[in-house]
Amino acid sequence: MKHIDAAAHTRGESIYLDDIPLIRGTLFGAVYGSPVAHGIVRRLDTAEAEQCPGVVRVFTFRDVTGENQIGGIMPDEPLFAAEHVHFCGMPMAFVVAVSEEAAKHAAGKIKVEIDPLPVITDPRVAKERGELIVPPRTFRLGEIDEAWPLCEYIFEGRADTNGQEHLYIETQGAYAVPMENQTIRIYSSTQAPTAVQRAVSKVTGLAMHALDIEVGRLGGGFGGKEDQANGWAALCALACLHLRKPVKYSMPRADDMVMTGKRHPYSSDFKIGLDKDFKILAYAVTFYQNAGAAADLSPAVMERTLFHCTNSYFIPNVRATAYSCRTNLPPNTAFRGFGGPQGMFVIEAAIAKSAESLGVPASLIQERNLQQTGDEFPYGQKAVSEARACWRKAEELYDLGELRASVEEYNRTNRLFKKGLAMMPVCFGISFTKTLMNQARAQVHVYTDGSVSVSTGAVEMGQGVNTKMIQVAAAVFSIDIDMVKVQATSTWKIANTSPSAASATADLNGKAVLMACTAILERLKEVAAIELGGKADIVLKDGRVWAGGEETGMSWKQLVMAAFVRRVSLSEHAHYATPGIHFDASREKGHPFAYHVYGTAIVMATLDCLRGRYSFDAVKVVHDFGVSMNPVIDRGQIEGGIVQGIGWMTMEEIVYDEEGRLRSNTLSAYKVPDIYSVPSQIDIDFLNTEQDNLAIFRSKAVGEPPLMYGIGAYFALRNAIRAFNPSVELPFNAPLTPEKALMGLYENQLKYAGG
Ligand code: LUZ
Ligand code: MOS
Repeated sequence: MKHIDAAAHTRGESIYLDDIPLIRGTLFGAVYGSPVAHGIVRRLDTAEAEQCPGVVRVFTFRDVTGENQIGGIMPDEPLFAAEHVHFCGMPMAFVVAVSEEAAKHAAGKIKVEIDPLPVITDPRVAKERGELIVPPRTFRLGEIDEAWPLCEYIFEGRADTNGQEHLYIETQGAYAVPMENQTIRIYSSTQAPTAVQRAVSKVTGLAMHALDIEVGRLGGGFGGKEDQANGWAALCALACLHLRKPVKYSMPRADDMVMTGKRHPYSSDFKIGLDKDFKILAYAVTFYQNAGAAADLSPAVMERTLFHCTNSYFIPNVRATAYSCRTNLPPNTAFRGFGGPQGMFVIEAAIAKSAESLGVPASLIQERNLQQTGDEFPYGQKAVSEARACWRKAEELYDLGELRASVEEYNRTNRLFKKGLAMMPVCFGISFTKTLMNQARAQVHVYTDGSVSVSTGAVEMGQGVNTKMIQVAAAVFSIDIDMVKVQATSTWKIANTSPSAASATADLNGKAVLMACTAILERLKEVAAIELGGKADIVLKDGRVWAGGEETGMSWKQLVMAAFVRRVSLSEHAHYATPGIHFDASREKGHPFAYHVYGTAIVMATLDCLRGRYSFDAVKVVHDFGVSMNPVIDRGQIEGGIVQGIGWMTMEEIVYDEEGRLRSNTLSAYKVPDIYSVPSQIDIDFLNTEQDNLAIFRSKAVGEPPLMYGIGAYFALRNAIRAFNPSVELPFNAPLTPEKALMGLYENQLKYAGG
């Protein structure tokens, strides 16, 4: 089945927040953000802004009717700055006017006086000063102190990864519409309608039932709208409550880039110990997470870094400690992979460092330490592992020996261009790490014409979840996909939803749809048995009713009508909670994940050694899909993930200056992969596994895992640089931009420049 939105997207007919027809009298907001990153607010003067043409009112912290607080995990994030500002762009005022232009113009007339305080942008500095969001956490396996003396080789180093701008094509935004009796309907571009509902409830003081949050679809989320759609919805709702008028705020791109948080930058120290056969005996790692100015989702992101700190490898002795460090940057947030990629980069760096020091290919160490079924993760869960199967299949299918030989031959015969190859195995745990979040609900109605309506808590953000929900309902009822419609996501239909996140949306909501449809099907079968005079073995097949292996002449539509006539319910509301998962944070042990997704990528790059420019020849993947329920959509997720991962690792460079101001604040200063920079070749092989698992129709989650194949791009480039300049001591510092590549190519090479 094709993506259900393919045609409408292509024709530009899909309805996003900005396509919702405006109600007459709608007002428009503009946010005034702090011009400095840290300080004490002495004066906030909105008088001139209020006098500007078209301005209706300027809101500040004084207008908050509930609590001035939007922190999700911890109450440490004011909606409006009051006495203090903690990051550049922190909202200080919300101007509401008759047009977007008038609101923006007036926001420019706001004046502030702020006494500056010292600005911290570096997580290591924050840690030294005791600026921690939560106490540090440590995951342990084995007895690491006893393992070091047994190691033949020990290497230490540091690894840094930068942030990443989500760059959803649709920016953040919300549209609040006043309804009867002090209630509000809010259209929001959010991955988490319930999070919006909760935050708006807190800020306005209205009960959750007075707030209907509705989401048609998003033009991308990537984690950026898991927790950070809340503030904008709260601003619109607050203005709507005061003015009794519809209020809309659709963020200008520049504001979105400056005011919202990004992927967390991490700085990490590692120590790795190997025996004489290159078995990794011990791995110690300390992560310094740059959380930004408030918790947001940082503690959960930090947790997932620890969960994925050994990637696909079994290491018997591990000690991994993570600090969530408070800095004066916008609160960093969820981003595809949710801290996992940051953790994986460090173990890959530790392996690369070992390999480079020992003069062996990294893949030798990688392969030797790949995890097997039954191996224990540092958090106690036992692996059901496809790590070796993916690796082996990639080796054979893509003829790794031949690829390697071709790279060596190329490098032997080319002086100014070099190629690099890297292997990137991936292991990603599927489930929200917070066990309680792994629940979902679905509501299914069958109408008397046989058409079906499905509602869940899943938010469609381009990833194709609606298509998968349709597939589930159509499969259970054995009807045509055109008979099923997925409704907009709303808090009044489906309550208390988890965000569409953690790659788990299709699993959780799909299982709930499966349960609801199955319950209706069972009732319909009973009706059919009666209608057909007590026949047994009722089965629905391609829109027809079968009994005892024979077609009965009764259609799906006739059966539905018969059930209605007999006053049998054609609706169901089902609840699913992932079974068997648990985690004890006091011991840092448990079984937090429903299952793991595995894969291996071979990444090949060509580097122009005069200019530092590079391109990716190929990414060849064997990916563990379980049994893909939609190969077209799943392939799309993998291709997109790979390119997004390559962007993070190689070209996307976020720059904050010492004062905490974002310098890479436009699309001319922040480079994302485009059609010219995607790999020339992306091969994706489906490792179909017959293992039972907890995925919907055994079709494993596919949203986040493929992003981490992109980490291979860093190491492929690194290998290319080393092929040109073997003596280089290149720091493990991503993104490896063309500038950094060029510096690496000529480090210690002044001789070369002289001829
Ligand atoms: N969001 C979340 C996530 O709240 N918990 C998670 O474990 C998670 N994992 C990946 C992406 N988003
Ligand atoms: Mo996400 S990082 O699954 O919102």
